[in-house]
Amino acid sequence: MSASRVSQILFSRVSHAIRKPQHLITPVKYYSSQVNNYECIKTEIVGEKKNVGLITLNRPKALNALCEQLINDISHAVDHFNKDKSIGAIVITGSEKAFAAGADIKEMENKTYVSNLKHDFIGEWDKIGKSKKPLIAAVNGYALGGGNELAMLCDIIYAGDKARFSQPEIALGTIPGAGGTQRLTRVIGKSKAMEMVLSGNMITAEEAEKTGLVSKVFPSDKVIEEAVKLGEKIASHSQVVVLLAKQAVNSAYETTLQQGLQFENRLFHSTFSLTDRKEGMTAFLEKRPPKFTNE
Ligand code: DAK
Repeated sequence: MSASRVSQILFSRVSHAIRKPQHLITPVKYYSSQVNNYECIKTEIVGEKKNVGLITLNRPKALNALCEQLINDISHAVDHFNKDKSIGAIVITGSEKAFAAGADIKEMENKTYVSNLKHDFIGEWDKIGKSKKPLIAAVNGYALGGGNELAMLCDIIYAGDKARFSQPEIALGTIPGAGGTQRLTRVIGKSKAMEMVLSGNMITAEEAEKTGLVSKVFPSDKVIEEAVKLGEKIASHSQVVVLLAKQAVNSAYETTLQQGLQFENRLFHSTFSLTDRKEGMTAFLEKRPPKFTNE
């Protein structure tokens, strides 16, 4: 079932027209007759409280291959949702057949070393990974190459039971270029990462869950719904505390244990300057739900 269908049935969907700032508008690309104004993605705001941004990759004929326009669209939508105070989490999904089958090979074929250096090949990529708000990947079908790397840019990966993950770049005469040798190795360990990167073999959703690449597996028609539910749960907390928690977990990839523990400790102390920390504890003691104000 498509992302739109799921959200129509289960969530109070609003037509959410995301528009580029005037000076960035490319009229033909962004002012189509679609609900939103992107060429390669669809965006919606979903959830009972309309607090989750849903980005659906929409290049079905190319199995959501990550052309530059698609990456630019995702980057812009993530940025937009980051600026929208009502949004507490962002879900990125694809189609039933493909989350994304990798970078667009047609677009890459004639690139050269020099053109990559000069053009900063897929430069928007890093911006997506720097989202302050939590990103949840809801993966159905193929997550290959850059598709798996896009999922790994996200903070949490949920998968449908028929999802398949791989880093097949080796068969194209190249290597992963957006985290497939680094993030993957940190997550699933050297032997399994080597096996995937050197062979190009696909792993199943079940194997991905076993290795920790994916946190949960659901029947494929439930994965978006479950990802949105998780997004809603996250969005019900203080956005500023969620941001601190995300920074603390991410620091585990960048620091020694001692540095990480110190960073965590500083952030923990800093929560005591927040109205939301006081509200959370007071609400617990008064046996009522907290009312967070994100301050
Ligand atoms: N690029 C372009 N077109 C693709 C594509 C791709 N990655 N994957 C599929 N397509 C297109 C096919 O060409 C076909 O188009 P038409 O022939 O119909 O015009 C259409 O999608 C349907 O595909 P198939 O006919 O092949 O469908 P099948 O069901 O038979 O096979 C498949 C599905 C996913 C197993 C197969 O399409 C496949 O193996 N695709 C290629 C997967 C792959 O090798 N992906 C890795 C690409 S390299 C970086 C960021 C990212 C990257 C690098 C750097 N930086 C930020 C620096 C990433 C690199 C990569 O991902």
